[in-house]
Amino acid sequence: MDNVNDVGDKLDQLERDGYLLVEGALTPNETEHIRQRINYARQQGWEEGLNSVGNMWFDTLLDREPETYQPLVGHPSIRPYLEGMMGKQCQLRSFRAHINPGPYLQEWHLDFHGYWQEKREAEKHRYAVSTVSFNTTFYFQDNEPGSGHLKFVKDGHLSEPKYIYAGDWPKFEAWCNAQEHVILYPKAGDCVVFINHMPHQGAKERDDMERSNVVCHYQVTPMHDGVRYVSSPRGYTGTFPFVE
Ligand SMILES: O=C(O)CCC(=O)C(=O)O
Repeated sequence: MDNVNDVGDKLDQLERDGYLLVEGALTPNETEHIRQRINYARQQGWEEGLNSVGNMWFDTLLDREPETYQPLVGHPSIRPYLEGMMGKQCQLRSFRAHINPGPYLQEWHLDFHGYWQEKREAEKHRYAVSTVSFNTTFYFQDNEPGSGHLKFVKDGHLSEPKYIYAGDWPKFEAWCNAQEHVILYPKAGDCVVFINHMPHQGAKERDDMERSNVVCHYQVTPMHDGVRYVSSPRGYTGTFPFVE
């Protein structure tokens, strides 16, 4: 595991580069166990689907097998970074596993697709705050040159990408492809923590590589469960009266 005594330096790096590769975030036993359970989930047909770029996704694993997957949420090797960035306002938004069964070249995308829209919207209102969202993506096989990778638009978290809100995907893809990139080769047990409005694209370089990952999405939610308040919150869904 990385030395987590230098959390401050790592957070500076994360803020500057948009990502942090945490090597050996999971032990070999944890990695192998979860790798097998993801494959088991596929055997059971628990996937939500397989999209056209070769990504099979599973949204129910945390509920189906909490004993296997809950430890990834706020995992001790990642927690110092999550807490360092968000403190108690860190909220798990979603938990999704992926398998890439065949050829795989992911579409360029931002997980928090509306980041720049929300930022502009917040700027119009005196007390509105814009928020940010992070991925912790755990890998279960060795991605290496010749087998697979994760690619970012370099510094793509710092300025708005072109064409994202124009709905012109081929132009957005071409724009992303034309930028300077950073390519990571996360190994089995590694975790990539990243600001998820940075455009990114996973890929297999060898179609027969076994490749899977688990993504925990976190968001900054200012009113967390522990705030002191005269009343209790009514929950989450349906409590935003101005959201259409
Ligand atoms: O490595 C990959 O396949 C892509 C990962 C991804 O899209 C994510 O972590 O949000």
